[in-house]
Amino acid sequence: MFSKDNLEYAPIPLPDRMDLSDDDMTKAVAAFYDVMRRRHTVRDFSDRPVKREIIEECVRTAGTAPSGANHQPWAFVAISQPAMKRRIREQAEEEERRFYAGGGGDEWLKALEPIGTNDDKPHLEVAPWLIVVFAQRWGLFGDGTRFKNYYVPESVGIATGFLIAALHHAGLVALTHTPNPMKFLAPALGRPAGEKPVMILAVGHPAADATVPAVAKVKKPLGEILQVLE
Ligand code: IYR
Repeated sequence: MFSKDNLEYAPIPLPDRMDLSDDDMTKAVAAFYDVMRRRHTVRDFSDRPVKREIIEECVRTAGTAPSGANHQPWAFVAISQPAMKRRIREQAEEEERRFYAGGGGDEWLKALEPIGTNDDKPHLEVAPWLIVVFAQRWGLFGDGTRFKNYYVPESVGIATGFLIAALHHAGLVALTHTPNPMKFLAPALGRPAGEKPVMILAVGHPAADATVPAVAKVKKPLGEILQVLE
């Protein structure tokens, strides 16, 4: 994507200016909050299919995220193939059995009790799509030489946030799943060197009897997360 002889600064007028009135802005922030506060991390999926084009559009949205030096150090692998989903489930459950058998440590396992998770991960097979998010520690110029990426975890985190918001906006639910370690993913998916799996998003429609942990509805009040100097 990048070439060594295309690195000069070339400003263009700001495209897509929003220019909202104060009133419209008040309405817009309230409406967006109302959409986002209805997002829930869901573990119970229906097997109702989701069109590939929907996933593609959501990933296109993720790709608009800001990133260190605009290097866009991310890659997404969208999997609907049952055999690959099964393989990922089997490998993830193997790791999780160790974690829940004590490998996670007492404090961590205690912290997860109100979330109700365990080593059984049927959603990795039931959800119609798994999106594996990869972080790229370096990129390649057209001539095959490497360039370093910057603020990689921050950039990939922001892009993943955009992706989760886009999926929610599409009426879908997602589960951010982080089996640890995830070393099996890059070779299993044939990813290039320098890419590190960050998380797996299980994506689809919620099951008819889907539940969420009650604690998930408890969000810190604004006063606890915002300090204002005015
Ligand atoms: N990866 C495990 C454990 C887990 C860890 C955290 I932090 C969570 O918020 C939820 C689960 C699992 O997926 O079960």
